[in-house]
Amino acid sequence: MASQTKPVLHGYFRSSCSWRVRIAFALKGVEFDQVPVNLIKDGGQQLTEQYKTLNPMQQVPAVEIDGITLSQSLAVIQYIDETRPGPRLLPADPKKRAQVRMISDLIASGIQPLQNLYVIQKMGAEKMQWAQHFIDRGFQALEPILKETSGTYCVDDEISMADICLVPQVYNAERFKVDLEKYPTIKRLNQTLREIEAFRVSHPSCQPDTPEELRG
Ligand SMILES: N[C@@H](CCC(=O)N[C@@H](CS)C(=O)NCC(=O)O)C(=O)O
Repeated sequence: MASQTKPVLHGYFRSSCSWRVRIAFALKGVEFDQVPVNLIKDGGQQLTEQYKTLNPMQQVPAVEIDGITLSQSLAVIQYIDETRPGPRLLPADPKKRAQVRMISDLIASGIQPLQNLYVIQKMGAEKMQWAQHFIDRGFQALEPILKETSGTYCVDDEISMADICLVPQVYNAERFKVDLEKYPTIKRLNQTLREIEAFRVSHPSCQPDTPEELRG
C-alpha cells in the first residue's frame, strides 16, 4: 500500500540511473523530494559512511519509499510500477514484458556498469576510449533488437521501462562522443522520447543540483 509520505530520491543530476527513477516518477505523476549526492565533490559523497547506510554499493540512486529504502534503479522502477496508478511501465503481455526486461537489462547490466564513474576512473587517460568501446559494443547489439521490437517506442507503441533506460544511456553516449549515426533506430527512438514531458522535466539540465553553467 502506497503511504502518504512523499518518496525521497537520493541522486545526482547527471547520473543516468537517477534519471531513470526520475522519469518513472514523472510518468506516474508521483511527487517526490530529491536529496543531492554529489558524485564528484569531496571525493564523492556516495562514498561516505552515512550514505553507505542507504546504499551499501555506494552508488546512486537510493530511494526511501513507503517505509523501505531501495537501491537498484530497475527494482525501484518496478516497485513504483506495481504500487502507483497511471500508465504501466511493463506491458501486460508476457512476450512484450520479456522484451522490455531484455532491453532494460542489456543497458543496465551490459552497458552502464562498464562506463560508470567508478570504473572509468580506474582507466586514467584511456577512460574516453574505454567508455566509447563498451557503449558501442552494447549499441551494436541493441540496434538490431530495437529494430525488431520497436514501434513508436522501444517495444511497440507503449512507453515502458525500456524507454526509461534508453534515453539516459543515449545521453551518456553523447557525453562520451559515441557516433549515433551508426544507430538509426536508437537515434529515432531517443528523438521521439526526449520530447515527452516526463523525460524533459527529469533531464539532468534542470534538476535542483544542476550547476548553473549546465542548466538549459
Ligand atoms: N545497478 C545500479 C547502478 C547504479 C550506478 O552505477 N550509479 C552510478 C551513477 S549512474 C554511481 O553512483 N556511480 C558512482 C561511482 O561510480 O562511484 C542501478 O541501476 O541503480
